[in-house]
Amino acid sequence: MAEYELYCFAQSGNAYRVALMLELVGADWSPVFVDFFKGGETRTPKYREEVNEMGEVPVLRHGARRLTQSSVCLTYLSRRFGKFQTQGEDEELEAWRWMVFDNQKLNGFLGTYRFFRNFLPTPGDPAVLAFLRGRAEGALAVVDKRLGKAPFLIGERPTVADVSLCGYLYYPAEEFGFDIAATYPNVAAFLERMKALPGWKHPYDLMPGWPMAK
Ligand SMILES: N[C@@H](CCC(=O)N[C@@H](CS)C(=O)NCC(=O)O)C(=O)O
Repeated sequence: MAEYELYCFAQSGNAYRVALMLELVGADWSPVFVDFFKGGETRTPKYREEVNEMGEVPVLRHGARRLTQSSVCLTYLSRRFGKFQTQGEDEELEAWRWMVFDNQKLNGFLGTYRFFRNFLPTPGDPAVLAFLRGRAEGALAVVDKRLGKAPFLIGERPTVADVSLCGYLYYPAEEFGFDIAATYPNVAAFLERMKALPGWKHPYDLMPGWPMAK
């Protein structure tokens, strides 16, 4: 049994952050596939009782610990492995500021938009899609401006906040209907810098469930 287990599925950018971190720090880990789409597994009483009361992935298991919320999992791993850590209180608070913004405003809206656009049994309402895309693009513009000032969110080196930001940003442009890299040049350069880190992998090469079974 691997030292770490990650409950995840390939289409989840929230889980990707943690899977990517596990690879970047060189952890001994294995994925546990969660049948989110066909089986509705996260909505079952069993999942909520035994895996995560919040009914979400990712869930990171390490020994007796079961951690949820990707930013908490990232913080835990960065401490355990001494990598991607912030230095000092100011940096720590700054990283949390960006992770919360990202979870709520950037990848929060972008992931929901992508879900409505690609994975609903019937196409999402165009007005809802337009709202979600608008919110995600507003947040992308904020982050693009920030990344025009320094290579990474907190400065010269990557931290947990940067791994968090990767969430949905490597998924194919056709899933969004617009090209993030082409529209936000500083985000694009950031994604190339993250991609160059040893251990980087694409979400569809890292987590089970892609391509989706018919
Ligand atoms: N803030 C959470 C978000 C987790 C999340 O929304 N995960 C999705 C999959 S990408 C999920 O499990 N959703 C199930 C639901 O909301 O019912 C995190 O960063 O871990």
